[in-house]
Formats: sequence, C-alpha cells, structure tokens
Amino acid sequence: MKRGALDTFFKPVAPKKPKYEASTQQSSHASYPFAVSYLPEAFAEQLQFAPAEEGRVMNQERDLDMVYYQPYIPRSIADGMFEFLRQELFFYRVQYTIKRGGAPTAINTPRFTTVFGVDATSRFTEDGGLVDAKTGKGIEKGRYKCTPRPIPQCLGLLKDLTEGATGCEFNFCLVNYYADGKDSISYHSDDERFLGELPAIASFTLGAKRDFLMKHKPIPPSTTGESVVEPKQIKLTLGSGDMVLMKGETQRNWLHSVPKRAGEQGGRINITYRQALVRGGTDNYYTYNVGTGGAFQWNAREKLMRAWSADEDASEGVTPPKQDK
Ligand SMILES: O=C(O)CCC(=O)C(=O)O
Repeated sequence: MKRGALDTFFKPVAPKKPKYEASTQQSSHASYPFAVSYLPEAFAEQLQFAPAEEGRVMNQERDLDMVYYQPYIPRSIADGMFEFLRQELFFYRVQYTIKRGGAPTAINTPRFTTVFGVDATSRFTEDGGLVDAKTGKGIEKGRYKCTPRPIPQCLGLLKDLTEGATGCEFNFCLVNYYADGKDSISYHSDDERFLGELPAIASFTLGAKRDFLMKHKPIPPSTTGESVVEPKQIKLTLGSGDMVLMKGETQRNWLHSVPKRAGEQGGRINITYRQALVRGGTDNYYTYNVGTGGAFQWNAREKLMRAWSADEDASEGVTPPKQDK
C-alpha cells in the first residue's frame, strides 16, 4: 500500500462540512429541549421560488385527490435543508402501549418523530404563550395534558409559503426522520376526526428517496349487484424536495405507507403540515410524536442520532429501542 493511502486509512475522519451556513438567530421556547436555528438565509431566499415545478394533479383513481410536486423545494437546496433540519431539530423515539386482542402490547415507533403546533381552539402569542383563539385570553390550566410547542421559524417559513401556494391552512407540523431502510411507517390514513371531514395534508420529502405506497380501503360489495372496479395501487418514489398534497376524499378512502426496504438507504426527513380543529388533536399528536422519553440529536461525527442531554459531557450513547411496528 502506498504511504498516502495508509495515512488516509488511519487519519481520524473529520465530520463533513455542513451544506449550509448556520444562522445566528434561533427559535426558543420553554418546551424545547434546545433552541432551533433559523433557516439559513440562502435557503430562505431560494424557497421564494417554490413550488419549483408545477404540481401534477392525481385524480385518476376513485376518491383520489392529490397534487404531486416533483420537486416543490428547489433541488439546489433540498439536500442542504435535509442536513440542516436533521442537525438542528430534536427528535424522539416514541414507545407506547396499545391493547391487542385485549392484551397490552408495547409499540416502538419505527422512526424518529417530532411535532410542533396547536389546534385551532388556541394560538401562540409572539412570546410563546398560549391564548384562546376566540377570546385572546390565556388558556385555562388543564386544557391540554401535553405542552404544545410553537412551530420554529425554520419550519414556519415553509408552512407559510405552502399555505400561500395551496390555499390550505395548517396549524401543525409533524416531522419524521427515517434513519435507514429499517425505519418505516405502516399503512394508515390521516383520517382522525380532529382533522375534520376532508383534511388537506402537505407532505414533503428531504434526503434519501423512499417509496410511498397507496391503496384504497376495502370497498363494500355493491348492493345493486354491479361489479366494483378495484382502484389500482399507487407507488411514488419520492425524492428530495418533492411534495404530495393529499386532500378531498383521499384520507377517507385511501391508506398510505413508507415500507421498510433492504439494502443501503440513506436518511430521509418527512415534514407534514396539517390542521387539527379541536383539542384532542393536540394531545394525540404530542402523545405519539414526542411521548415521554428523552430527546435525540444528530451527531455529525458518528453519523447517528444520540440521546440528548442538557449537560453535553454527561450525554451517553443510547441505542434506540428495537423496532416493533
Ligand atoms: O414519510 C412519509 O412520506 C409519510 C408520513 C406519514 O404518512 C405520516 O406522518 O402520517
């Protein structure tokens, strides 16, 4: 082996230079484990050009009402935004218990999650306080079991732009981080009653490509004896910067998933913006996306999520729990 090659082999690997220049301004709130940097100016400027491409209407199947943007966020900044958000946000690996066949069953959410926002009965003031949306007065103690968190500037900017471009209103931002192909989300629909009758959900991809699968919910046999045409399943391979807007009858009738995949799969961030109408939505989202465990933060040197601790020196590497779902 040549000398140079040996040197390279034994040299400690320096963390890759981030693809962004960090802002000095930060969003902070008593409920955040740590402050979150503002979106770098260069990204904020480029976001003004979003949607980068016109959306493709997808309504070719029964009850399907979607717009697919390839991409929505300009490709020139999508990977930088992925690195920025993975580094700057805090995430959770939520565990909870459900009853399955009457028996309590532990569920380990097979991805990292985090959430910001509050339902339409309340709103945040400039200084991060919570007031009743109608009266503007401070909310009563006990309105929520959880502590709602305001949407940080770096995610609020994309929310505002998306609202402007789609005409939809959002008050929640859920973020998923899929560390690799073993992380996933199983078939479900975002059809909870607290989202209202025909919810609109804007769902962004940053980072690695992943398959997004959709299938229609079972259709009951026709009472008139007519044969029912089964809608075709859909597979979209979502890339960095892409966005799918699911609206109308979509959530009521279709299920979606991001299945596990074998082999090399880089990290992927998914951001969804939605609107919860009533209080139950707030408690639900914080229960399943923050939970009761500690926060994780990206460690650029080790290239993995590490348990976060206020005292950095005391921070210990904690392996996320084994996946279950
Ligand atoms: O990661 C995705 O693209 C889908 C996320 C999703 O379905 C959800 O958060 O409800």
